[in-house]
This record gives sequence, C-alpha cells and structure tokens, in this order.
Amino acid sequence: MAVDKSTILKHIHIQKGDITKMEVDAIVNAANPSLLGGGGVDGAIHRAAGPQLLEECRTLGGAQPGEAKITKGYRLKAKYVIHTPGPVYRGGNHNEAAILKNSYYNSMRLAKDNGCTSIAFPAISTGVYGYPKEEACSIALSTIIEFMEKENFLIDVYFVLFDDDNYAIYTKHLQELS
Ligand code: AR6
Repeated sequence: MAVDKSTILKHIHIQKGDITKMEVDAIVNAANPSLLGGGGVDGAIHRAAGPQLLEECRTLGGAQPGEAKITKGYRLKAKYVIHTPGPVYRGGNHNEAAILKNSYYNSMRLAKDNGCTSIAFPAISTGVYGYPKEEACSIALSTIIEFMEKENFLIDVYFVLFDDDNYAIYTKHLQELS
C-alpha cells in the first residue's frame, strides 16, 4: 500500500540542538567536496566522532556538490554518517536549488539502502555556504516527502536546527504542510 502524506508528516520531527548528540541510525554532515572536514557542523561531527572518521573519509575520494557518501559513525551514537556537500549559494542562478535537492535525495537513498529507520539532517548550506534559510527549508521538506512517497519508504526524519532562525522557519513550514 502506498504511504500517504499524513503518515509521512508524522515521521518528520523538528528539534533544536546539536546533531552530534542524536541517537539515530544516520546523521547527515553538511560537508565540502574534499570530505576531509571543515568548520560548522562538519567540524563538530569530526570532533565528536574522533580521528577514525577522517581516516575513513580519506578513502572516499571526495564528493561532488549534491552527491552523498556514507561512513561509520565511530564515537558517535549514530551508526552512520552520510556526508554531502551542498551548494555554495551564488545568487540562485547557478543550479543551487537542484544541487541542494540532490543532497537531501541522495542522503535519503543511502539511508534506505543501508537499512536505516531514522536519520537526522542539519540545515545543509545555510551556514558558511549562504543559502537563504526559507528557501533551503522548503527544498529540504519537499524533497524528503517526495522521496518517501516515490520510494514508498517510511523513515523517522529529524531536522536538528542549531540556530533559532532555522528552528522557527522549519516549525512554520511543517505546520503549513499539516
Ligand atoms: N548541529 C546541528 N547544526 C549545526 C551544528 C551542530 N552541531 N553546528 C552548526 N550547525 P555549516 P554549510 C548548523 O556552515 O553552510 C564547513 O566548513 C548551522 O547553524 O556547518 O553547508 C564544511 O566543511 C547551519 O544552520 O554548513 C563546508 O566547507 C547549518 O548547520 C561548509 O562549512 C549548516 O552550516 C559547508 O557549509
């Protein structure tokens, strides 16, 4: 039987906080194409997971913006880390929306293929990469809903927002969909 939208919406959770603390099957890292660490959430995830994460990342050969690659979670409570570089926002006419969508879609694909029942996302590209938060939120929510509908796949999705702006934006957008 096809999963319906109201069931999908019950599996989407918004919370404030630090994604490195999440007890889920996979957390998503807003990485850069080197996949060798950086600042922001990427730095926090590498610090919390420990040096073995970087060792495994060195074997991955980087990733294009919108692509996603999976590693183990090492010292994290999460079993896996899914690393995806989002787009750098350069005004909106450089394919940014499609790339951001790919980051969410390809992360969901890896979660499904690896048997995950729960996944946590940060607000990819809305920090250093400068993506406008409202638009990024709308893409994030619509893409994970689209994935669950198309793939007939239910997974608990947690959006873990670090800043008050994103938390308010996600809360509002999710209410509008319900
Ligand atoms: N938990 C959840 N969200 C967080 C955390 C955390 N611990 N720390 C920050 N955020 P950013 P980007 C939020 O800059 O824009 C790195 O250097 C933050 O408030 O981490 O995709 C990479 O290596 C923001 O809303 O990622 C790349 O070079 C969101 O996470 C570059 O930054 C994303 O902010 C990627 O930039």
